[in-house]
Amino acid sequence: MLALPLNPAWGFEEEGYDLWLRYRPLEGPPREKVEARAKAIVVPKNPSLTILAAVAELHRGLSGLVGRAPVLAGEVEEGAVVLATPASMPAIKSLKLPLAGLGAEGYLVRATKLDGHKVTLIAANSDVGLLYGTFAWLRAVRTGANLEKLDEQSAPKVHLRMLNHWDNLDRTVERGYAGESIWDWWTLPEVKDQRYVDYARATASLGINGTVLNNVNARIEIVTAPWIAKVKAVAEVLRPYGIKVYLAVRWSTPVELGDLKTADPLDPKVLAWWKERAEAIYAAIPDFGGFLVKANSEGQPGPQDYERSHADGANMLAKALAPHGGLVLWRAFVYSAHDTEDRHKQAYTEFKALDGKFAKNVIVQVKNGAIDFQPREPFHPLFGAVPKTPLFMEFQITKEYLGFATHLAYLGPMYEEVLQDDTHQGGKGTTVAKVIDGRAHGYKITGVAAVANTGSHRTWCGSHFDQANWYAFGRMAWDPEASSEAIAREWIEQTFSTDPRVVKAILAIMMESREAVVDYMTPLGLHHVMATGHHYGPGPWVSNLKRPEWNPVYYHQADKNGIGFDRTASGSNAASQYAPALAKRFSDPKTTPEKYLLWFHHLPWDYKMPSGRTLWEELIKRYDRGVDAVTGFRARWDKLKDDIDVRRHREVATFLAIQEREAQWWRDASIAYFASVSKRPLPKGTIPPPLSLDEYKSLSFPYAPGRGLPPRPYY
Ligand code: BDP
Repeated sequence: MLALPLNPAWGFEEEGYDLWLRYRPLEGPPREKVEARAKAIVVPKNPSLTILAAVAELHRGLSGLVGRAPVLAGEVEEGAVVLATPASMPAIKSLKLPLAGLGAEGYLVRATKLDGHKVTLIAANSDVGLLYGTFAWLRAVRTGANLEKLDEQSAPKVHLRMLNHWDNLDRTVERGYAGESIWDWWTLPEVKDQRYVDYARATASLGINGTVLNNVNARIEIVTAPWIAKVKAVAEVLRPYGIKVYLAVRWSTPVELGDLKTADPLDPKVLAWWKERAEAIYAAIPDFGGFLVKANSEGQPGPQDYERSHADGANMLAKALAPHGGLVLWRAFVYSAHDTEDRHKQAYTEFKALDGKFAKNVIVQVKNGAIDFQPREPFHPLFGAVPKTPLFMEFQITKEYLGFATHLAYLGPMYEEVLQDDTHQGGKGTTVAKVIDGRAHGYKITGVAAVANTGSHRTWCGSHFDQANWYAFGRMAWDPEASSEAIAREWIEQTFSTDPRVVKAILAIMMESREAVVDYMTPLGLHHVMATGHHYGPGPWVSNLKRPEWNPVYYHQADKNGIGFDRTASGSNAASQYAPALAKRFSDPKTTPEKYLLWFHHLPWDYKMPSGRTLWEELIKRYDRGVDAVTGFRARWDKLKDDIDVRRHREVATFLAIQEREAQWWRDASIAYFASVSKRPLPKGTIPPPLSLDEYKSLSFPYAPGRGLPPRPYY
């Protein structure tokens, strides 16, 4: 006989598709309170598609939560949810709501009285504000807010909050670990998959308002007529949700399509060609957002092929888009194939010199750190250093360097660490967040972008916990000063459980998780020591690749005397690219935060750490600490067995087992390698790696996921 489920939530298998928009039945008093507050919905007359999206979400949400979809009422009535703008319902003006400060996208959600009836008023200046307010109300319901006293208002602190999909036209995803791309280009434009709507719902629920559909390593076809038709179809699904589409374009497109002999940005024919393309795109997609460009980076073509600058290139495209209100998002992730300068320094050198030279509709998009989405990096020195150039932040949600989808690493604290760091540019307190949201330099256009982690896996992200990273990014894009802990809490409450004991246990794991990855992969400021190509697993020994900066040995510089990259004046002097106060701090190992020690310094193995241990001992301690943390996560997760539906619990547990095994591998292989170069014995009590260094080196993973379209000329 089959055992009966003991937990009511076990009645059905949860696969994770619903993300944080998981409207499971409420019971008891919480349910009654919601029912009393959601008897009917009142919406503006002649509702737009955006309003209909809000209504659909309320229907879906309440059908799930209380088992009954509210009726659409013509008039305000007791217990209604009222969606109103001052234009749609002039009566709300008498409430003197603080709508003026909420801009075009902000919202207010308030329990109040209208015409003598108790209602929940969702008010905004625009329909998209009402949609955001609707999601906020549903969030409040599911996180147990007091609905009788609800009074929440919020407006985004940055204008553009964007996802960048590194999705290829053949549906592979570069650095994607969640299956094929969600965009099924092959069946577009005819088939508008339901997943596009669900993507739009999830994305809009976070306030994300832009999405780049294709890989920054772009293909030329994307701007041709058949593909524009496909993009148009996606744009039509996303538009009601307030999401604009953007495309990544390849610099040499006019030449490669055979239309022109040159892509020189100063050649008028090149501008004319892009103008014509822009017109074709805008004819199909009137609210098209613009182009994202990776140029002269990792083998991609760009204006420098014609001895023109990044500004020449960006400004030419900007001219083509300007008549339509389009933007050029020009990436600062550049390092040259010929320059032997520390890769850390190259983007700064290039773009600092161009400050003030970009057209008004150009934004430079800068990765959070100067190397490449490592588990930990100090913030990119460009932040705060180019007051005349609007900068967008580029984070990575997909975990290219953090164990792919199988490692649990909540990235909220990583985003927060960068955003809250003080650039010291123009005085103390100029945090990266203030640069990004425009307060520091008065940028006219502000934005935050991130490389998405979505795919067609049923969890969307390849794992249940990676959903939290999408969520955290969106919430922090809306408010770069938000607390990653508060965000994790509300995510857990919507995704797993509102039981305070369960929330506390999961929250603790999440908040410790990224630090654990740093410990077992890249402790004390080490970076880019992953195996090359796929970046899966350790590869600190790799030294045979064509370009020096593709090799991990370039980054850790370990030999028998010591370890670390000297970025002080005696080395590459990258530290000097930071504001003087920071440059000074980073120039002395004693004042450099321990987490960045080997990022900035090459130190002897016997260097005395604040703990009293030598650097060699400390390094090993950190590797061990990382593995122990994951062992702990497993045990703690196991204890939640009765609190979480069977399938999701089991899937997370399985991934944690993989993570533990791989953390151990990272620790063992790294120790084996560093012991071989340092020629040091393992400190007393250290468990020796079970395999020889050669055995670790011999592991190869030709089929590791996420490498996208072949061939890949870079690492
Ligand atoms: C690196 C990735 C590579 C990307 C590149 C980029 O390994 O796949 O194309 O960044 O951001 O992190 O352009």
